[in-house]
Amino acid sequence: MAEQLSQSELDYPFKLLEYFNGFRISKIIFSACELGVFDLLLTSDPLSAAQIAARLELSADGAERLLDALVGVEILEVETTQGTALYSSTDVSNLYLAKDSPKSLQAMIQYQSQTIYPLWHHMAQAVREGKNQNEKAFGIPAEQIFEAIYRSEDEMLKFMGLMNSSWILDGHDVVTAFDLAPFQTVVDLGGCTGALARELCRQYPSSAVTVFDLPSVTDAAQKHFAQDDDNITFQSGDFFTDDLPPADLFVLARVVHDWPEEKCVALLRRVHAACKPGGAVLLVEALLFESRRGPVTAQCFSLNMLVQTQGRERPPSEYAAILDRGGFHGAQVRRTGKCYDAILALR
Ligand code: SAM
Ligand code: ASE
Repeated sequence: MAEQLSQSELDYPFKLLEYFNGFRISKIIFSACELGVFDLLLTSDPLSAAQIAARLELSADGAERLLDALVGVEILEVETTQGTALYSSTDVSNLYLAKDSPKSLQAMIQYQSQTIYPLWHHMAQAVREGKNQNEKAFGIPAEQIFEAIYRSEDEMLKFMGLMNSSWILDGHDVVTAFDLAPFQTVVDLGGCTGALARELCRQYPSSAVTVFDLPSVTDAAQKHFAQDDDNITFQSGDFFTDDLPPADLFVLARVVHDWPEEKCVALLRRVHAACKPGGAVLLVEALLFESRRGPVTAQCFSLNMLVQTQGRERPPSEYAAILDRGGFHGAQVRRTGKCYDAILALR
């Protein structure tokens, strides 16, 4: 079978050509989001390209080509009656691509399109140099990764939107990967908007959850991302230098992957010192396979960490080694099958 597949790929490189098209397909979806196509179709009957163009102030020709491509990738549907093509939304576009859906991935799309897409322009150079391109792209030293990511209020809010939207998809699986009920006090270190903390509160209502992050981030989180039923607390500080609040459980979601190993070990030692007896640390990351054969999503994320941060994605064995150096033991791994997985280690 494998031979047959590679044989047909040799006859004609279908898969390769599809990969070449990857960036175009991304931009088709991102552009349609930006233009409001999915929001319009969420609430309307099927519309012609001319009607959509008129409502969104687009060229009729451009709209028609974009809509057809969205049908081609099965994100929209089309029916032709009496010579007129009428486009309509799908369940997937309504649920994930329309702005006002509770599961909207609009913020993820906006950040990928406006920030990550231009950064990936520098990928070859990042690979040559083995470091992020923040100096070249924004004039900010490569070590100051959050100064670069938060280079303006607008960029900070967009990044926070991206962080927030991951947990719409993976939050439940991540917080239920282990039974965290025994942990009464929880600190989500580098907890950003509080989205994962909120998911923790929902799942473990008797636990008290504190989100610890940089002052500008906790300010923006409370101002822009707060929800009515919030029972999370925010505390601001620098996790590398300021005192950490004591807790039974420290959650570090997508924090370790931002930093080189030595910084991770130093951070985990500080976490270990603040962690109560009987406590633990939960790492939430996109885990690589030990075999190096995937998952492709995590491998792409690792390259993203190269262009944007000082970190990388890692397989469980590397996290276990870092945890061990940080003073934690007995690391257990749960793969969720989605983007983000969980590792629990004991104090
Ligand atoms: N845990 C969140 C999540 O997974 O959605 C956010 C992950 S984000 C990649 C890393 C977080 O670490 C950001 O919210 C950032 O502001 C925070 N952070 C970076 N450096 C920090 C520091 N020195 N002290 C406290 N928080 C920091
Ligand atoms: C970080 C996570 C991310 C730092 C920078 C980041 C992500 C994008 N930029 O800790 C999220 C996951 N990766 C992608 C490509 O979406």
